[in-house]
Formats: sequence, C-alpha cells, structure tokens
Amino acid sequence: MQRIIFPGVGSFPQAVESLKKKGLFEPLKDYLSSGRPYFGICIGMQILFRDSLEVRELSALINPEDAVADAPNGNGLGIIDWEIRKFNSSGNKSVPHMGWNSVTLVDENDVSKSAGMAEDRSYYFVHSYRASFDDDERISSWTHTTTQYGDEVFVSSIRRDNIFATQFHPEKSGESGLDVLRDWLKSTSTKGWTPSPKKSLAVLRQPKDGFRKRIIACLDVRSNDQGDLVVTKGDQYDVREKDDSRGVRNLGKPVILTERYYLQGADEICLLNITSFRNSPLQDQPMLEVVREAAKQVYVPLTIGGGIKDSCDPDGTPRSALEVAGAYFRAGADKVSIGSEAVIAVENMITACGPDPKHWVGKGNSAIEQIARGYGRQAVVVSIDPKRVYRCAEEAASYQGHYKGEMIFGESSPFALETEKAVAWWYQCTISGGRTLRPLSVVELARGAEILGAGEILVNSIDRDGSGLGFDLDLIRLVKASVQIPVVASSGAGNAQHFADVFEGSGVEAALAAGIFHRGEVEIMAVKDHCKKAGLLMR
Ligand code: 1PR
Repeated sequence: MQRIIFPGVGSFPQAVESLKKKGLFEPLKDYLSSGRPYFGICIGMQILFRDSLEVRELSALINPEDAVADAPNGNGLGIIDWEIRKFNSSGNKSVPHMGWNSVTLVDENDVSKSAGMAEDRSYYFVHSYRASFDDDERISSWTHTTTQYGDEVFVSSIRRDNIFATQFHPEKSGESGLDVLRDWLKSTSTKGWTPSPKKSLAVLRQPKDGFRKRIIACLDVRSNDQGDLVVTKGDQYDVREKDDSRGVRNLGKPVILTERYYLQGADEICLLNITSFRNSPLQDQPMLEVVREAAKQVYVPLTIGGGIKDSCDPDGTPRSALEVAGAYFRAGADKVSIGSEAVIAVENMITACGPDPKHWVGKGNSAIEQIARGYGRQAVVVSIDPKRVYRCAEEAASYQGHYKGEMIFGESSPFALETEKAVAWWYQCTISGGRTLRPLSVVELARGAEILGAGEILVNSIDRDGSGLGFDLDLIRLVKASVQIPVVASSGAGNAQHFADVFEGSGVEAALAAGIFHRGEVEIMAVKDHCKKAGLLMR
C-alpha cells in the first residue's frame, strides 16, 4: 500500500464499527505509525482522534433511554489525544455547519507549507461535530488550519509527518479542493513536518467569519412522453407545455445542465426526480446513471431527491428507504432529499405522541431516522412543498385552532403583495408533488423533521414556483425561526435582488432557483456579484 485517502462520510460510530467489522481498525493504526502517507477527509480526520461524543448522540437516537449514557472512552484510533464534540448551539448559528467557509493557516503565510490551501479561498464543510482549537500542545501541535463558525474556532485541517487530514471535503470544494488533493498527491516527503503555530491563540481566535451564503441550482428531472429523462420546469408544479400536444416542457439534458451550472459557479446542485413517487426508484436506472455521470464531472455537493421512501419493485421485492438512499450515495450523491415520506413520518409521530412538540420522539423506523443513522444527519434534507390556505382577515383574527400562531396577516406583513393585504393565510403541507393536501403545517413539518434527524430543510412554495415574484419571505422566515438546522429558500426567484432579499430578510444559509437559470435570464456569477455588492459573503 503506497498511500491511503480515507474519504469518510456518515457518522463517526458507523465508520469505526465498519472498520472493526472488516478487520481494518488495527491494520489502519499500523499503517499510520509506519510513516506512509495518509489523507483523511471529514470522518477520515475525526477517527484519528481519541474519542467522539457522536457515539453517545447516535445511541440516543437509536434508543432515547441511552441519552444519559456516560461519554465514551477511547473509541477512535487515538493518534491525536483530543476529543471530538458537537458544535454548541450558541452564537445564532445553524448546526450542522454546512457550506463554504475559509481557513486560517496557523503557520505564518509560508506558501510552501500551505498544503495547497489559501486563506482567500473557501472549502466545503458539512459536519455537526468538530475538534475545538486550543493552545494545548495535544491539539496545537497537529493543527494546520483553523476555521471560525459562529462564535467557535475549530480545527479545519491537521498535518504532522505522514498524516494530513481535512474537516472539509476537498473533493466537493471545486478547484480550491482539487488543488489540495493535487498538492498532496505530488508531495514526496512524509517525514519531519510539524506545524509550529506562529500566530498566537488570540490571533487565531480573532473573528474572521468566512462562512458564505450558498446559491443552489435545481434541476427538476422527469421522463418526457418519449421516455427520456429531461430537465423540466413548470409554474406552480405544472410542467406540461400550455399547448399540451407538445408534452412535458424539455429544457435540456440533466448531466449537461449539471455540468454547466458547476462551471458557472453553483455552490451546490440539486436534482429532483419529480415523478419518482409513481414507481420504484431503484428500478429507475436512468436516474441513477444521471447521478453517476454528473458526479464524475462536478466537484460541488449533489443533492438527489424524489422517491426516497420504503417501496416495492414491480416484482414485489421490498426496498427500504435506506437502500434507495444508499444506491444514490454510491452513485455519487452527497445528500438525499425526502419529500412526501417526511410528511407521513411527522404525521405518524404526532399521532403517536400528541400535538405538543415537547413530547415528539421518533420510533426509529422512518426514512429520515434510518438514513440519518446510516449516513449522518447532514446527508438528509427534508423538502417541504407547502401551499397557502387563504382566509378572510376577520375570520383569521378570531381563529383559535391549531395553526393560530402560524397565521400571516397580509395587512401587517411587509412582504405581502398589494392583492394580499386584505387576506390572511397559513401554509399547508402537500405530498406527491403538490397533488395531495395533508393536515399538517410547515412549522409542524419542519420541527418534526428536525426531531427525526433531518440535517437541512428545503422550503419550496407551490404558490411562488416559477412566478418570478421573489421568494415567499413570510414562509421562509416562519420556517427559519422554527428550526436550528440550515434552511434553503426555494421558489420564485426572478432577479438577482431577490436572492439578496431572502438572505438579508430571513437569514437562510442558501437560496435555490431553477427557471431563472434554465432560461438564462441571470447567470449564477451575476447573482453572486450582486449579493457581494449588497455586503453578503459569497464564494
Ligand atoms: O415526494 O420525496 O418523492 O419528492 C419529490 C420531490 O419532487 C419534492 O422535493 C418536490 O418538491 C419535487 N416535485 C414534485 N413535483 C414537482 C413539480 O414541479 N411538478 N418539483 C416537483 C418541485 C420545486 C423546486 C423548483 C423551485 C424553484 N419543484 O424544485 O425548482 O420551485 O423554481 P423557480 O426558481 O423556477 O421558481 P418525494
């Protein structure tokens, strides 16, 4: 064995367990002490540490009774005598830390020692646990770079002798990440290098928030009447041409468009198989092939949605949501997005636990829980498809029912259109691409999904989809205020200012759009330049 790259994804306990099961845990320790080169990525960095408290949280997810179990001892490889802990929830930041962030090199700007990294670039992170940075020799003697997230400074890469590892994903960090990989592959010396922090802890701790807002390009994919997978886009989820004889609106081939958006600077790309609820996703080989081909050419995160649920093949073979997600992850997806199934899971939880969120707890068998356990919560996005339910303002004012606190009054909303001033509305969840209304509100769904283990919420708006009127800020703010996980705003973008509006008006971490990019009305870089001018940090 010449070199090892360990691109760990998922959870710390799963990674350790799987190394042990395969009889690789001790050989990996031997390899590391032999002086041969090792490059760990994300979990591949964390397993070098002595312990991770993720072991405790995961067992609590499987069995809530275990929540008070003692912190584990010595569950990692123990190369670094330090502990991995969860980000704290202070400082108004969402957890997981998901997105592009910058690094601070602890060795004073010595480019020859930078390992291909630079302070003016950004890298893609996705994790809830981190090694905190400290001037304790046990961690400072390993620290190559630090990164600030909210009010915390953590270790974003380590480097000593033959061992190099990054908390971020170089393989998902576009050209910046490829440079890190190239630099490591061409490095020949593996001995004799130890970071010697020349910057003091105080300097490294100086606020240097480099966390960027993300722009996500979304491709709704479905079969056209000839059976080919095409990118389509509708208005309010209707994707057929107005002249129906022309069939499903065809905006191009999914792999070609994915690559185009990557080259144009998209921070992430989302592919939604919008008709997968009709059939078995695992039989949907063309969609898996699209993901495989796209992943070969695109070095930013890919989210795949549609049909992530327990299902049956046409021959009756049952397939779990975990299997379906696993097939997408193996094909190259980084996250899966769950729509209809999340609604059903939250409804079931409410039926079992009652309406008060304080008592909500999952049974462990929903798609969200299964996938979060297997691949980490950062790999699970819940996609919400809400529709406004209008009421006249007087009737809404006296409404005392379930969604009382979620009612938006057009008169007092700074974002309402002129025509909406006299009415009030709440947001009702739908499934099956907006075809079926469910007795669940967006706030209930968002909170429930977070409790079950989702790592991010994608908020669509059927009312604004394809309208170009701008994001539904009332909706996005409502959801953002109800969860601590990152939120992606979607639907309605019609110009670059709409993106600045949603970032400033709601604090969301990311904004997604489809039509505006497909129709070539505004390029992704033009949106980013506009947001930068508005004072936002973009990649
Ligand atoms: O329910 O788990 O199988 O997932 C199905 C997924 O497919 C859901 O995420 C659902 O939102 C999506 N979906 C289903 N039907 C449609 C449709 O359009 N007929 N697309 C659909 C939803 C919403 C966004 C769109 C934004 C931005 N599309 O993907 O891209 O609204 O559009 P804009 O910028 O042009 O306004 P499951």
